[in-house]
Amino acid sequence: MENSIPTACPYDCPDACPFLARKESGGSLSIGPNPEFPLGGGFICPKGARWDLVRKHPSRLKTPLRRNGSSWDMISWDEAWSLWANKTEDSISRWGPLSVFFSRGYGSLYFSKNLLGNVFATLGGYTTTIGSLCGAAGVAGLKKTFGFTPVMLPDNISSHSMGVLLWGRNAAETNTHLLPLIGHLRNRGGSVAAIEIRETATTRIADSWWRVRPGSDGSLAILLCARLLETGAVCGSWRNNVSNPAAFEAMLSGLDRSAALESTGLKENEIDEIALWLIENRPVALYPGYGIQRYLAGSDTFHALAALSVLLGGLEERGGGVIFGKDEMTLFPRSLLRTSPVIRNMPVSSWYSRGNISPPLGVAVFCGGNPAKQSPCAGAFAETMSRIPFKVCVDLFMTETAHMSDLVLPASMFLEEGPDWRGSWWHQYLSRAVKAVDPPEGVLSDLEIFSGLARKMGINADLERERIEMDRILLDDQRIKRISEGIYSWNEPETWGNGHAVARMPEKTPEQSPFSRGLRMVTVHVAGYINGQTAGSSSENAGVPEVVLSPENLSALGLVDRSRVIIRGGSGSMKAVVRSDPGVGDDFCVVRQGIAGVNSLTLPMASPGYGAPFHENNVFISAAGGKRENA
Ligand SMILES: Nc1nc2c(c(=O)[nH]1)N[C@H]1C(S)=C(S)[C@@H](COP(=O)(O)OP(=O)(O)OC[C@H]3O[C@@H](n4cnc5c(=O)[nH]c(N)nc54)[C@H](O)[C@@H]3O)O[C@H]1N2
Ligand SMILES: Nc1nc2c(c(=O)[nH]1)N[C@H]1C(S)=C(S)[C@@H](COP(=O)(O)OP(=O)(O)OC[C@H]3O[C@@H](n4cnc5c(=O)[nH]c(N)nc54)[C@H](O)[C@@H]3O)O[C@H]1N2
Ligand SMILES: [Mo]
Repeated sequence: MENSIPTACPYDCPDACPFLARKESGGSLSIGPNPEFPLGGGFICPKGARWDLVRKHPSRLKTPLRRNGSSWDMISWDEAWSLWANKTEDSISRWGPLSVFFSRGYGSLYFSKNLLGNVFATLGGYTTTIGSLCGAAGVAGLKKTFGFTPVMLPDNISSHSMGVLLWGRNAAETNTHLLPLIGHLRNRGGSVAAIEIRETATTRIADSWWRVRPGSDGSLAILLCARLLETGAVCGSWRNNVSNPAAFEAMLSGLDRSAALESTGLKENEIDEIALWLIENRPVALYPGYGIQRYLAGSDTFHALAALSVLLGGLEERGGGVIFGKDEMTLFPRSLLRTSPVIRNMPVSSWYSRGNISPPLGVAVFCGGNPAKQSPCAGAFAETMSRIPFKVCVDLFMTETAHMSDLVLPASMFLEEGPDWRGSWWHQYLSRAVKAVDPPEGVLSDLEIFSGLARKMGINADLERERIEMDRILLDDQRIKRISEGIYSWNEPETWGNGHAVARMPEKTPEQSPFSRGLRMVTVHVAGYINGQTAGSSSENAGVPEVVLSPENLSALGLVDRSRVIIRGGSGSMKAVVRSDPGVGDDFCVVRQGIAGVNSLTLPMASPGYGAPFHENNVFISAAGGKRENA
């Protein structure tokens, strides 16, 4: 298309859509799908189409800001870099390089963001986070099975799977480019099922769905393994692909079935129904979501899902397997990363709840993330922030994290910089984006901002030059094939379906979550916006959030639909309006993630694999102004 500029959505979303941006009169950009994207289906979602509103949003930061008591002074870039460099030098001379903390979020998944750490590596070391707020627990469970993160590509679903089991994955809201692939599978006579704790947009498009209790999916998967083995409905040669078949079978024969069944809330005949669905729809793609691994036992759950898929022949048959997050940065040229003599890693979801650390943090730098809103236990985060002498936040907006900082720096966005690349944690396509428009005056790219610090500190780190080098390496990479302007693909090796991988099966029954009684809060992602980024969406100023409960739980609390309540938990409380929903199971409530206040109710814990078990919490709901009613 003439005048179309190839770019791509930066969001931490599996679809990772290539876009075409076109300049309109009056300086606007229209953003639409790139029709050459094989998984594009000719559409982009509303939050992608909204990017030009975000770009021109009146609240965008335009100038560096320095805290002055409770207000902010506008300062020049030179003053900002001098202040930041002086504070960093002071901190290093007092406490050493590990007193400098660098934290990156998931705001933009462009490859160039990987270069930012080079500045800190050159300082001789730094402290950073390990794990993720997102899928680390699930990935850890899959790694327990294979020793690495296994890959199954979505093309497999449209071409080979006969069943897709959306296991706690709300794809109709969070992965909408899966829907055309499901259409292809259905045209071949295939079937779609879901396992959920509540009715969702996804259960409504499934041919069948079953409701489980929160946190019980590992037990369900193990029960299904036992059922399939005893009916003989397993792939005949599964033992050939497994390193420990005897220990796995011994675990299954020692399983306390009635306890496991009770934990799931399902009936015996429902286990049979699910087992039958799996048998009848082979090859089955198990398609787990992020919600089912936000528990302390999240990695065990994924180990059990992988085992179930092995029994179903997932390692041998195309179209079978577990499809979950993979590394979207696999093709980022590692040669560009500078190493550092020492790095101190702290768990991303709990570093701020550990009390004093030594050496202490003297300077903390946040870029492309909003942990004050998106990390569990906002109260503990705020408290720790108040004890760090100097905090810098680099963002497009004055976020909750920026508000807690001493220096706030305005970053440009993907449309205003480039060339840059991104991959996907779902598919094998890459996008190469070029700059579409100039940033607002006074706004710099993340790379320019961090290079400016390096310059002031006398360090040699020109990250914009490294970006150009990265682009050259990728354009020359023989593994990467050009599909059309801006869209590339690579022949990403798959783990499932080709008979090569060897799995280590679970030898223990999955742990049950310690919070199985009381009112648990489950937070969910929604179609309207992504993660904490609500700018320009209808949720931006949406007022009092909703907490959704089953009608039984609602009346047990003595509340009526739409009444105003206070939810207490973790380190704080939140005002909300209750809504009764018969689609929600018992003994938990559902709140949207990404709204202000919700993470004051969650707890700062790390699950095995350094995941964030957001759903391990108990909350107390009471009528606003009234006393606690379900303590
Ligand atoms: N529109 C939009 N798209 C997004 C995002 C977004 O915020 N908005 N976020 C992106 C990111 S970063 C991520 S990580 C993904 C998340 O994508 P998803 O995994 O689809 O989203 P979640 O809401 O985390 O969890 C999915 C479902 O898990 C269910 N669930 C919770 N606990 C359990 C359980 O114990 N068992 C079962 N069976 N189900 C359970 C919840 O009810 C929820 O519907 O989406 C990505 N895409
Ligand atoms: N309770 C609860 N909490 C959750 C979740 C949940 O399910 N429940 N989900 C978790 C999940 S899955 C995730 S992935 C995390 C995400 O949490 P975060 O990592 O905080 O990610 P975002 O909220 O997407 O974006 C962070 C910031 O990046 C900024 N940004 C965007 N592009 C750029 C850029 O190019 N440069 C700079 N400097 N800034 C940019 C945005 O303005 C935004 O303020 O949240 C987690 N938090
Ligand atoms: Mo995520």
